[in-house]
Amino acid sequence: MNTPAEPRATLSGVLQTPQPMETVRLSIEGMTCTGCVNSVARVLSALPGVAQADVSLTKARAKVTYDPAQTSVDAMKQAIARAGYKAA
Ligand SMILES: [Cu+2]
Repeated sequence: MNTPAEPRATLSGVLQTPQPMETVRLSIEGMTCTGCVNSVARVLSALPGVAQADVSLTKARAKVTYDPAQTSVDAMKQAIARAGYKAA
């Protein structure tokens, strides 16, 4: 009846492989040029768990693909606010 560590390691390995990524769209106020777009993209990409950040100046929006286990929409908004922009 002893449970060796091996099956657990296998199970966690299986669970880690397919990461359920989520995508969120944020409205961002205050971006006026490509430099702003790059700043927002950079702070979003720097967050742990963010796989992709597409920032559009004309749409004033960011589309972020992320791992919800590692980061949150709130964390993104805070990061954007720290960079000097407003996200909703
Ligand atoms: Cu700018």
